[in-house]
Amino acid sequence: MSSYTLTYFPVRGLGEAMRSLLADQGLDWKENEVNFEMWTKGDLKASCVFGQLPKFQDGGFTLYQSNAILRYLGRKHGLYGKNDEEKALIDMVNDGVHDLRLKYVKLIYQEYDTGKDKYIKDLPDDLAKFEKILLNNKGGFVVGDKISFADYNLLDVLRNHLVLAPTCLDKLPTLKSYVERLNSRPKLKAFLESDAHKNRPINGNGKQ
Ligand code: 6SG
Repeated sequence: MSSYTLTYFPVRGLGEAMRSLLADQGLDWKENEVNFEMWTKGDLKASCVFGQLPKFQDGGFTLYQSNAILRYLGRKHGLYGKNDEEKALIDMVNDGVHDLRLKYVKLIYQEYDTGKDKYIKDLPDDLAKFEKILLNNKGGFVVGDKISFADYNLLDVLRNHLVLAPTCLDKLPTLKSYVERLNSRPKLKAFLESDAHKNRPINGNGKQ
């Protein structure tokens, strides 16, 4: 019996990086799916610390904020570097991933029709930052030589961008092979090929 429960909307959104981490690490978790009706009519929202999801439970311990959840899992499962410097660098990269995610979410939910062309035009520059991070680290991951929670977060954001702009990594070979390498980790691959993942829309408004 798993002690982990993820409460979230039926979308990949802010849930898929933590789901990928859990699946790749061979950890079980329970999905508690909340649809729009339950969210708007029930009392769950009022019970959430910031009135938002995802919510993550580890037995009797409850946590909110997607990045805090990723860090918690990183600490618990050895996915947070090997010393204080690596931890700080992992935090730095994860914050950079989060900034790109926020930019992406703004496009998807607020300006998809008017902003998509400019977004795709700016994308090579945005993604080149991560290409450089990988080039500067010989370990094959964003920091050190072991996967961290920031890798799962980066992979998720990159996979979303490959749906938005399928050729966006064609001129970034290091990033492209990084995505292919992570995608083919056996447990992660099984998760990414599962109906649970494939049938879950990326975003809540049908845009991708
Ligand atoms: C939305 O913004 O899914 N949480 C979202 N929205 C509902 O009432 N800083 C934190 C963090 O954890 C940000 C939390 C985040 O990192 S994520 C939330 O709680 C609220 O504010 C994006 C997402 N969108 C899907 C969605 C939620 C409500 C309307 C669209 C899916 C469709 C209908 C219900 C569920 Fe739907």
